[in-house]
Amino acid sequence: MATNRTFTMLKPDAVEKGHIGAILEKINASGFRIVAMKLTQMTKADAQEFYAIHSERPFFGELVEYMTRGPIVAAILEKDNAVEDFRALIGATNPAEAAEGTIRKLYAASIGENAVHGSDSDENAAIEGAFHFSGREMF
Ligand code: IDP
Ligand code: MG
Repeated sequence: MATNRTFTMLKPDAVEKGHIGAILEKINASGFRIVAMKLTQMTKADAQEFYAIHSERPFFGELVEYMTRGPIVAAILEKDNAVEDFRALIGATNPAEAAEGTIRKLYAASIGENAVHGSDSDENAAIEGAFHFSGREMF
């Protein structure tokens, strides 16, 4: 995957609250092109694998429960400097620390239920995108 791509999930809380449209609007308005997108639901095994780097953290069980409790919107996004620019658009992990106007400031409830995922490196963007999408689903 090209390094001008990132991977995102609109997490179960954002979908439950009806924020899919508003968040996608912000993503488009910020200059990202949607390369791949679907509504899907992760199994426990999926979430444990996706978040394996956090498996020793005290919140891991809570994170897996949260991420599997309902559907998510998974998407691959393209833009120059996609990973860094998307992390700026979503804001800090803890919405209390997120900048004004960021997606987490607007839509996240807490550090755990924080509305949206964004890859933290080009390498992880490629791994995470390939976790959710086959080549035929990328445009
Ligand atoms: P990030 O999503 O901003 O990259 P990470 O530190 O990679 O943040 O954590 C992954 C996800 O785990 C967070 O988005 C959040 O849903 C959850 N999480 C992180 N820290 C905590 C915590 O202290 N309590 C509960 N959940 C957390
Ligand atoms: Mg992270």
